[in-house]
Amino acid sequence: MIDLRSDTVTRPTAAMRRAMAAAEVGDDVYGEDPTVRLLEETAAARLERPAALFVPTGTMGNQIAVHLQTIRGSEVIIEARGHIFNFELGAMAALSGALPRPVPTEDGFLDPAQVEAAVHPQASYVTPTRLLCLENTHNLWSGLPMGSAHTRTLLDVARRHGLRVHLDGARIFNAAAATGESPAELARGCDTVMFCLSKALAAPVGSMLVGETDLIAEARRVRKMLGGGMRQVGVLAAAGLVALRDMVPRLAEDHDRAQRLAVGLATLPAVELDPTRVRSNILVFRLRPELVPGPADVPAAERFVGGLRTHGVLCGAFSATEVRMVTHYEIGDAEVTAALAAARAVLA
Ligand code: TLP
Repeated sequence: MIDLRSDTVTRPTAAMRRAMAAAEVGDDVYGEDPTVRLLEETAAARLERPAALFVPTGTMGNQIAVHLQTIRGSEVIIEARGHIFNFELGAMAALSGALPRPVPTEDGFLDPAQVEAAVHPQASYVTPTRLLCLENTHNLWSGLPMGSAHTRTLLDVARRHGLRVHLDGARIFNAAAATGESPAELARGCDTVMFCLSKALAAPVGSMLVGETDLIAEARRVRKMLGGGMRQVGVLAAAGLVALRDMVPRLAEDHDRAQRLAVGLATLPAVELDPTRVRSNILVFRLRPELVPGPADVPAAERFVGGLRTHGVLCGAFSATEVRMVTHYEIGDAEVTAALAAARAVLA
């Protein structure tokens, strides 16, 4: 199968498996796992921040950040298609008592005036706004990368209103490859940053939450409270270290292949896709339902996804008419060619 459902499907490389087998370990709840410590130091250094915490998932990293930077009954401003709002099972409400304030945009970029308008004035009778969440790259906006100049304009508004800022940088290394800026530049000024080792970087598990030393110490407490205190977890951290060493330099290849896929798909009349909007490893595109063969009572995206599956290609339906494909290190040029041939066959 050619699996374009997500870059999370990537399996650990041979080098990762070797590093995992050889990892020095200890009990990380006691702070005694040397490999975890090394990964945390390495992650903090990559983002030019003082501290980092290894967490099992991106969701946990994001939600610890939300928990520490909100109070019950406060609001979190987030772009309306943001992962923290749409794909984290209402965790900010369920676990932290926080309310999302989703802000719809035309192109995935929050603009400073929109953030300004979404902040509540400070008054004893108004819901307090506490946190701004950003996402880079922006998953549902076709993996849209955001340059640091734009982020700074949002940070300025947040600062003026005393908001904290969390960056969901699940794919910040993709954003770096797409913009030519370093992850540290892209994250500069944000109070907390989460990035994932288990997506395009192909580690089997793990994400990092990065920030100031005191906040990360608190994050360690919240991680334990959520059941995320792990023991000899150096076996996983070892894969994360290899991910940072080996996988970061190759991300541009995934972006090139996503571009090739986008250009090919855009030639199909049933596909509504502007390849210039595909800037990293994710393609989200719409289908013209009347041009997708199959039973009319099945949503077009499902008809297309089901058709591709019969040709050995997996991808995901994100709504009745939207489909997502993601490239990653297990997708080479031959897989792109085969996926395009399958799409042509399904939509013929
Ligand atoms: N994204 C997954 C799905 O949940 C959609 C994927 O296949 O892309 N932030 C962003 C921007 C993400 O894309 C994801 C996962 C997360 C956070 C959560 O990470 P995990 O799955 O490790 O909890």
